[in-house]
Amino acid sequence: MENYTPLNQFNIKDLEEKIKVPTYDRSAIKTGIVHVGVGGFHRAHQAYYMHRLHEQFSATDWGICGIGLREGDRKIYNIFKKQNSLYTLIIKHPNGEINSEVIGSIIDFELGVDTPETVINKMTKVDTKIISLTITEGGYNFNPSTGEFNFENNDIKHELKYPNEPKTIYGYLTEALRRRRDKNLPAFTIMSCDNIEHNGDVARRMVLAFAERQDSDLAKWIAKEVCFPNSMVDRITPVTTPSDLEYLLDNYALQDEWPVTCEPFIQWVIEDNFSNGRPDLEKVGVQFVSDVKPYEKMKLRLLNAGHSVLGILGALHGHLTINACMEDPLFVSYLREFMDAEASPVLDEVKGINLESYKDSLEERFANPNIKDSVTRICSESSAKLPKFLIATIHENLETGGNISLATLVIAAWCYYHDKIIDENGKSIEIIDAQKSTLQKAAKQTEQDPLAFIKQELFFGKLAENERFANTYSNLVMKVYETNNIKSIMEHLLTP
Ligand code: CS2
Repeated sequence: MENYTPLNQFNIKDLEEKIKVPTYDRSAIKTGIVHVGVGGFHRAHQAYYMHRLHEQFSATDWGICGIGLREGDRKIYNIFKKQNSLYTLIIKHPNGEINSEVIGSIIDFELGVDTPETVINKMTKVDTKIISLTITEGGYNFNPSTGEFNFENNDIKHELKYPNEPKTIYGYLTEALRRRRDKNLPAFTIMSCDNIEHNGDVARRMVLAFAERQDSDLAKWIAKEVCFPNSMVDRITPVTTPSDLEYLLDNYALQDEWPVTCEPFIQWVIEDNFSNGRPDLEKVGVQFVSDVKPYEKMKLRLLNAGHSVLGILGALHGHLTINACMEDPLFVSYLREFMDAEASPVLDEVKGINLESYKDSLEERFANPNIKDSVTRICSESSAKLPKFLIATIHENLETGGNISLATLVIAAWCYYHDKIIDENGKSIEIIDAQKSTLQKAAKQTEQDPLAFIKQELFFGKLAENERFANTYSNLVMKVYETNNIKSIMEHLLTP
């Protein structure tokens, strides 16, 4: 039996000969950033940029303390306690090259469900200058179609009544900000890193809606003191699989219980709008701009929507990964035509970016054969993603008279697999979505009422009342049900 070295601070010296490890003194770093939602993406993106900053320059004021607010975060909490918050990032290139590196920028981790007071204290400490978030599109607690804050959520009701017992991000942020105000401490920046158009503006609107209900003086203070920069974040980060753990054992004799894998590409464009200072991230390639909106829209409507187009149609056809979709020439043509004919016409011009090369690069990134990004990940929580990524484009094309059929077929396929829960080969499809039962209930009525699925106003607003959309959708959804052959419909839509 081989001798494996468990990943932790104590073993760093021994590991040094085998794999790249942090060369900076982690014990000299204090928490400046409290990050909520330490999933794979945060670890491949923001934590990686911060790691580069510690490696190449110095940023001792800007360590990250990770926070999990939900019971589901217990696994990462337990692993991080053992591993001193160290983890390996495995970067997989399209040509098969792999670079692995131990990342040290997260210096601590707390679990809100166990110790809410510790989390509030971390956020309240004078050294904490930024609270950053990757809480997913669904975590912002707004109605996907109206964008209004959802006060019906039981956890929100609870924390509005008992500010000392926060449960969601809103309870924590407002309580910490209240304590900072009462102690005359400067406010922190709230930095959203989720895939939502105008993510900072949305975070601001939601925090203020919540705070206003709880304490309107506090809401005024927050409105004046807290900055919420908008940002565009990008790095494809598939779900970690057992083979990634094995890879580290086999190649480095390193035992890491939760490494992260990702593509080589990385991008972060953010507005330079901070309440209380920021790390010098421009030194490691982060772009600071005055208005991030055109970048965000381009990324969400091409990359994220492109993922959903491939993922949902691919799931129905039986492709398991995004790169498998890209090995299928029909999927490649469909993706490009969707980007060219439906997504691009409603984008704003992005200075300095050539849209054609951007789309070419997306095709290359999606095709990376080593990333093996599962369609299950891409399709997960589509009820929170599609309104922003895809349905928004349909809305704009309906206004301008633009083409909508390629995006509409994705909605029809989304409905069909919620009804049947199997792909075209009869294999079951795994659906991960907080709204799964609602979506299934509506999908199951399609054979009686072809518009049943799009009549769900929570996701589609009043779209079912739009004649052009309703006709296009009902034709396509009926074809999907009749043929059970998504590729023949895709092909038909591409034929001039
Ligand atoms: C994906 C994103 O969640 C999704 O559906 O499109 O996670 C995507 O991989 C990242 O936004 C890439 O930056």
